[in-house]
Amino acid sequence: MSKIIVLIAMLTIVAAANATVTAGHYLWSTGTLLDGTPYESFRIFVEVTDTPGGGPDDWTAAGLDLDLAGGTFYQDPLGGNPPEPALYPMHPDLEYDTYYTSPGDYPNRDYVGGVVGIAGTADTDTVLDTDWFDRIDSGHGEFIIAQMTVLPTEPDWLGTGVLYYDDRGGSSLEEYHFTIPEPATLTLVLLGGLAWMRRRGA
Ligand SMILES: [Ca+2]
Ligand SMILES: [Ca+2]
Repeated sequence: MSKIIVLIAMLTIVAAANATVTAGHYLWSTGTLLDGTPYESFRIFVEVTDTPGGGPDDWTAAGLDLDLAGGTFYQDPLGGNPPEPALYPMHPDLEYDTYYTSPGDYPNRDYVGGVVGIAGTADTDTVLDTDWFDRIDSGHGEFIIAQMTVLPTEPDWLGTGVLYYDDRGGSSLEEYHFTIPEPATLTLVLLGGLAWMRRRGA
């Protein structure tokens, strides 16, 4: 009996101490820009779970380090962090900008018209290396925190990245390792390549 009580107590401690934020990414759009350049656009999200007694449910900060082995990131000349959606009808490419955002999205609500805070950045055409944060208690839910749009220059391009993210507690920095395109997309590309080789061989 006492063992069960100890086990329950331990599980409770684990539940309270567990990180309340997890991360993921997905392909949300492919197509061409106005000038015909093909793009593939990905989004990174965090899921902040409601953990009563586990501290505030709040995404606070993240750092992204993503390196492209082929292609470049699309940075729209009008882009902000994040861009203003009201401009999309006049500047359709802006929707596919590479940018950082926070659970408040546009406009971030830590102050009127505010945008996400950038703690440091060393982005280039082929590298995303930025730390960003918000200053509001964003609560729990699923939130987009970054968009990465690649202009591929070769069919088998690859990007490898790691996202570091945290909640308000600041004591549990989590890592999310990922590749773009996603493995499923890569498999389809490989299958397409195999079919193409078979056709050529036939
Ligand atoms: Ca941008
Ligand atoms: Ca927040």
